[in-house]
Amino acid sequence: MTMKTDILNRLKYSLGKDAENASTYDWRIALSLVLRDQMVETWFRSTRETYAASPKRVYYLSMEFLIGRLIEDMIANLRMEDTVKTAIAELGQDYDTIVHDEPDAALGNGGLGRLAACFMDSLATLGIPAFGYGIRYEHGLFEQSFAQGQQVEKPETWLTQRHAWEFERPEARYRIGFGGHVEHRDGSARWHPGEVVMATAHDTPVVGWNGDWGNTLRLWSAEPSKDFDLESFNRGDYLAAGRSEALARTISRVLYPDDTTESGKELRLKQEYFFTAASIMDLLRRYLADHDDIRDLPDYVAIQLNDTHPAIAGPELVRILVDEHGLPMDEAIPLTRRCLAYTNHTLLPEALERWSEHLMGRTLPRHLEIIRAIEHAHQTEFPDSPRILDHGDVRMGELAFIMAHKVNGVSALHTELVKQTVFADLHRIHPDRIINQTNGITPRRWLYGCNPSLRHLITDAIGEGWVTDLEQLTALKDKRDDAAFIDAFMASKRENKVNLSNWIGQTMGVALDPDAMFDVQIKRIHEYKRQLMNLLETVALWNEMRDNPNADWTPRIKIFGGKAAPGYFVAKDIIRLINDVAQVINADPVTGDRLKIVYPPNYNVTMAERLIPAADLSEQISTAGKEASGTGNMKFALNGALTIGTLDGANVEIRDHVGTENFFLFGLTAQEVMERRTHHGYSRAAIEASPRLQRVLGQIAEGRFAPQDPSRYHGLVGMLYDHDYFLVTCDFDSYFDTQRRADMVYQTPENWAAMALVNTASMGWFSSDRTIKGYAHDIWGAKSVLSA
Ligand code: F55
Repeated sequence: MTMKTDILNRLKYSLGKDAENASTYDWRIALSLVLRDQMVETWFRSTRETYAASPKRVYYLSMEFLIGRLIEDMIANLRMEDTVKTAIAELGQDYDTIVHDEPDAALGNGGLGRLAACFMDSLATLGIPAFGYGIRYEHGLFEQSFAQGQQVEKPETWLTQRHAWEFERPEARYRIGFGGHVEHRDGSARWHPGEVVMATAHDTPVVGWNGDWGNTLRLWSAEPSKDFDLESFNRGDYLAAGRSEALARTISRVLYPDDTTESGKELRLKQEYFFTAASIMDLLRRYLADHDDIRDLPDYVAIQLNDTHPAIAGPELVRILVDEHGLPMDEAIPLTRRCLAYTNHTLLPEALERWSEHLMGRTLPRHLEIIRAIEHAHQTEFPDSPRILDHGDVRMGELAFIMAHKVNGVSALHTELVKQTVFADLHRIHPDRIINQTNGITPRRWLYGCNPSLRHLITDAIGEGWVTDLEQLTALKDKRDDAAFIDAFMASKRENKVNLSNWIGQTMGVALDPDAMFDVQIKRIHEYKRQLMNLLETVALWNEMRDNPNADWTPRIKIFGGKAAPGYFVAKDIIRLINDVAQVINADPVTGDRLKIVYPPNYNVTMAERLIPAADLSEQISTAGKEASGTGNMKFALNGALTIGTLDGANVEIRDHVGTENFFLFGLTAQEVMERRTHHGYSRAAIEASPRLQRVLGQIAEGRFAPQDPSRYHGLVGMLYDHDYFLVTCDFDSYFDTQRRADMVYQTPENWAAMALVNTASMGWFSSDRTIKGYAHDIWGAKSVLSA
């Protein structure tokens, strides 16, 4: 009753509309503002309780927060689903239409950014006082479309609409300097920046389950600093005045669309320093409001670096402690280290950030001096330490490692490889520093929110406790032999598949058979993730179906989703090949409904929420040793998909939890991969040993899927023969055979269902609540402030 009035009031007073003239957008914003009002109560209470308890606060620094839509999340966390649905219906509006009107906040590339978003949800649900700090990009990850099968990128424009959830904080504004020179006098240093940009805070409340606790996601936007411009202007230096204005406008303009670094870009370094410096100033201001001794900082502040992107936090905090608080360098460095921890997300050498000393010296001259001091101190204590400064570059991984008291990998296997490879030498010097925190996912978004039919089934069976204590799902194992429950479980999956089929039919004009196996690979397009291997297997299956059209084939829908970095040409070729092959196969009357390929464009969080609940089979097929963890793998298994996968990243731990008999394993191990690469001509040998693969590669090379342009894929096929670094060819046969095993199991639906149920029931450990408890205990020394 009051919800309805509240919405009408918001419509009238905040949007200046009456119900007769309101658009879907107006209704959505009005509803969002009403929900935001509700959250504010929780939020204020949490802030008050935090000040009263004066606990250690957690600061999660991340260049990326891949949030997606917020409206359903807010409604669910506030437990207002029924209230909102009733009010919207009484207002004569359609709930789904309103909810689906919200654009995704796509302020991230992929797994790393999505992990940050799941962590924010868990921190709030657990009642740990925390801030997420990042950049308020005007344009998030680009929008993808396909033109003749090729990826086309368009700027993303979420902020052209009102972002209903945030509060601008004009009072939280900081001056961020760049360039200039350093003045050394009487043994102390003073940095005189040549340019200044203002950072302004925008806060989005992050409310946990049941509205019990609220934290803040604080995103910085860049604005020109008027006074500095005036100074240059008055000096007659009009160019400098214009420059800082232009710099300010570009800094928070756009998210870099690369998920492996395209390093050396000056603007990227400025973005990194911009948000890191603003965040450090902000947290120090909060600390100093309540404490007078800066030396106690590590007792109240834990700063987590999400990869090396904010690694300049180390030198920045040292700079403030030394230059502004007068601490000696040899005290400032260890004090800073006690505040900082660093998460590594990749072993790929091309993704390890480096900045040229020249660029660093020009952009952040005082920081370069401090990095030299950090290097010197560490080298003095550990003469055989690897260097931060190397061949004229600043290596950010080494810097982050040396300035952190804990360094963590994101799965058990990845952490072992971090110890053995990228940081082997530093690990020898600091054997207690590297620890593991296996990633997790929030069950609120990735089961409760995205899969209502399964949510209801589970809650009816075991109650609602699983939402905040996911291990309770183990109780579902008792239902393994309960035929009625298994039927209901599979009916829920089928309902999701029908919904997805309807959506694909409407948006892409492809009709799908909901009884076919839905086989899904959704993630960034990368050679190491091996979408190409999946596609080659599809072509091989198509060949065999055509050779033997009367056999009892298991019908399959191959679903792909994902974006390629705009400059990653091999990945873009793979996208085009998927689309070219789809054209040919989808039009083939011989295979008909038994084999289809669909690749809906512009994969994002919202699309993941549609696809994952409808999946039967989850493709987690990276070259072993390359996928640090994966988190999509967890979302699928939680929603009752079986995994076909390699022993890579968190697949290893998922398989341990669900049981080896409920996981389709194939392929070389990380050790075998390294070993195989030492064999000369390994890929040509693998191809020659596989007539099936030879035939597929022959068809692609001949132009079977691009008759107008038969040489289109010569490069790609040649690459597989000559330098198949990710071992697509070596794992192909074992992958194909394992797919046929999956076909067999799918033919006996009861068996498939029992395996799927065990997957859902075994995924409790992969809740990001467990992960965050691990960080809080092992790294941050932070506690929940939630009164029990
Ligand atoms: C983004 C920008 C740069 Cl410059 C480098 C990397 C990235 C990025 O997005 N990395 C990323 O997503 N890494 C992924 O992190 C996930 C969370 O830990 C892992 O699950 C996944 O294996 C890893 O690839």
